[in-house]
Amino acid sequence: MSIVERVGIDTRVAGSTLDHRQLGLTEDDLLKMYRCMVLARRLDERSEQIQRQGKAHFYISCRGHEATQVGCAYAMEAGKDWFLPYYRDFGVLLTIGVTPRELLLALFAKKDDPASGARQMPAHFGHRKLNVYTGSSPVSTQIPQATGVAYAHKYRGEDAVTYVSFGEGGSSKGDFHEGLNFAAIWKCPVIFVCENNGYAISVGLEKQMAVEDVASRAIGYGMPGVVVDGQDILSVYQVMKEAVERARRGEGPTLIEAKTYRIVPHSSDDDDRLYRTREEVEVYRTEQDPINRLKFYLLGNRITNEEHLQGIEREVLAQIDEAITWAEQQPDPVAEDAARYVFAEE
Ligand SMILES: Cc1ncc(C[n+]2csc(CCOP(=O)(O)OP(=O)(O)O)c2C)c(N)n1
Ligand SMILES: [Mg+2]
Repeated sequence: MSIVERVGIDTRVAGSTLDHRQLGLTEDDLLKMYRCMVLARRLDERSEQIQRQGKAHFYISCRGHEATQVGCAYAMEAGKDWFLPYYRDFGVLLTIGVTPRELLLALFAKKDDPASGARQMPAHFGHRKLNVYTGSSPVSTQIPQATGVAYAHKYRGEDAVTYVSFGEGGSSKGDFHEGLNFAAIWKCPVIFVCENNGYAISVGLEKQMAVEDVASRAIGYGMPGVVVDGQDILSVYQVMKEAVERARRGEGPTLIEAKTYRIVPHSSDDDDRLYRTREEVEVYRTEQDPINRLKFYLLGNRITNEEHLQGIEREVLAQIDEAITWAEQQPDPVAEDAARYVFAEE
């Protein structure tokens, strides 16, 4: 039994159950969303190759989560709103304007990496100009931090909404409880997005929680909880947009649970054959692949044609190749600077 609102999740059709025009989206918006998803996917694949070539020490993937990430970010206002993404959120960062060059500087651990000047591991995002907070490795620490950020905006009377994401495994931590409880009491303008991909590394959902939906916990805090089909970008955009508008009106936080799937192992150090079947993964590589779902919608509604979409692919790959060549040639950090930003300087 579920006590939360459910959007799109019980049907999971090819394409979408929604009509983009009713969400206020233009055909141009849809093509921009498609491009962001393809950019995240291809940059993700290339980043994994770079790690396998021994040029980066670690990689963690967004593959399969693109509709959730791009749909959420598209409903936010880049430059004005604030972001505490978790390690899979390539799609969020690229949609708000972080460039492939910048993400690659972090992957190659280059001196000018805007996240941390190469002090953090890859996927520990941060971007001062675009209001992206730096993240920590212990999962879910970003949740109470996001509540604090949103509280500060409210306290100062600033019009800004905060996005924070985490996995369903991360929602088992105390940080989740503290962050959501405080945010609900103070009606902080923050959106909690759980990217539920069914696994916390090798630990399946049933070993992680005794409820069906993470979002059902929202009622225990006093905020709306929504379960959404995380493979359908239109459904994600719809629920996120409503949550953002609610937060801007001063009505407080929302917990969104996007049911999604990661189609590759947890990280470059994982072998997923040990805990899930190839048949299960295959569904999300084909009809439930979020990029295929949007493609089906675009072609089915005659918004564009195959040739145009292939053109987007080519253009994205050219941008990524250029960014890789550029980033690899950038200077490495110097040893003398290693302790900078650890101690206060004159
Ligand atoms: C406090 C803490 N415990 C363990 C880890 C190791 N760890 C990193 S990611 C992860 C799984 C998290 O799963 P989930 O929250 O579902 O996110 P997903 O990776 O599936 O997107 C674990 C256990 C950690 N980083 N922090
Ligand atoms: Mg998970």
